Amino acid sequence: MTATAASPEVRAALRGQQIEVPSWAYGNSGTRFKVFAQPGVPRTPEEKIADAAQVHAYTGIAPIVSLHIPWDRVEDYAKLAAYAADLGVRIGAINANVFQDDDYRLGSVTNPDPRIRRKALDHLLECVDIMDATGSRDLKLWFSDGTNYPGQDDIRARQDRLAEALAATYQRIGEHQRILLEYKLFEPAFYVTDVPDWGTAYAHCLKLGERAQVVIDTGHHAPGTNIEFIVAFLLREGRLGAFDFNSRFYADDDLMVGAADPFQLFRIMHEIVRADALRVESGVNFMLDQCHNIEPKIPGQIRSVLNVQEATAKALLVDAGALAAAQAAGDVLGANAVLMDAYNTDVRPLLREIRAEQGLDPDPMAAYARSGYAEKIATARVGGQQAGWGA
Ligand code: LRH
Ligand code: MN
Ligand code: MN
Repeated sequence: MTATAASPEVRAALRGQQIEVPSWAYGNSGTRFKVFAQPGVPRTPEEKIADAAQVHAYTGIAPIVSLHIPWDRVEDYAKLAAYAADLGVRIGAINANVFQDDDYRLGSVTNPDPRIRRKALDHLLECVDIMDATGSRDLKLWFSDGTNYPGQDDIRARQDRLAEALAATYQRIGEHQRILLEYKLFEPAFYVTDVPDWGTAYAHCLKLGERAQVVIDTGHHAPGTNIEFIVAFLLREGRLGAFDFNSRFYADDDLMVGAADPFQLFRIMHEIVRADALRVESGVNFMLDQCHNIEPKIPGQIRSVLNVQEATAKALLVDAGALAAAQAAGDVLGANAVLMDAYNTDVRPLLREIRAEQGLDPDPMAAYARSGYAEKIATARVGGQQAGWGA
């Protein structure tokens, strides 16, 4: 297969792809052992958005930035949205944060203390106010809630409290807004996690209504989990709201997407393409959720966007007719070969061609490196902010 001979449909699909980048990828980050300071990191939400705009400027497919509240707290969110628009990007998902307060030691919305539950819910509602101001569609909810020891709290009562907070939040969102509910196998809770898997998230979303959807953070599963099955299942049910893309080797590593297992990323994008869910109108939001602890951040984000784009191009090159015929004939090896042919195609020449057609530099990494932006921010910004966690 030669990728450069790709059909106009494939080219149009690649041109229309949109990836959302996280504001927190641009701040200093690390592990609980050490946060490494890098030169030129943003000091304000505005500077994070400016860095995100660079990623879009060189890739042409990353026009949206997620915010995390309170990490990106500002006085005037409408003004922040206007600032983003001036730089050619827009504000996407608002990520709530109910995991960094002493009050949440025993949980946020599942806490046994009603006062603390109320405080957590008030934060979720405040995030909806922010969405109204920024024009955001998605409220992304991840709860660190859970217990560390058997007997510590009642598992079912915690589910009841979770359902109550979700229902109150769902009531508050507007007709064009959505709740994206994110699950994670474990951490920081080690015994019970209140939303540990897609099944739990899905069950809560079903109860809430159509505007509640599941987020798949690719780093949030047990090793060996077949994530593309989860993608296919949720797409079929119309409940796949979004991805938090990243790579993992061990736990929730938050490394660059496509770095650990590019084949898995291809298999995921194959399910997306098969379900015609790449289009923006499908409602699936392709977000990154990553930290660049030791590598430079803006190039780390550009590389990640390109990794998703390459996996997408390969998925678009799968010969759907040949695959369906092989599957119908029970041709196990033939069907597998159709998929592998696409995966083994070098799509980089095609993507370079498409970028050139759009007036972009064919090599975004090199173009950014040449631009002088890294040197400029290293001189201009002193005392950059920590991304928000991992002190
Ligand atoms: C939790 C998580 C969630 C948070 C983000 C910073 O591990 O994936 O999406 O909001 O990390
Ligand atoms: Mn996440
Ligand atoms: Mn995570």
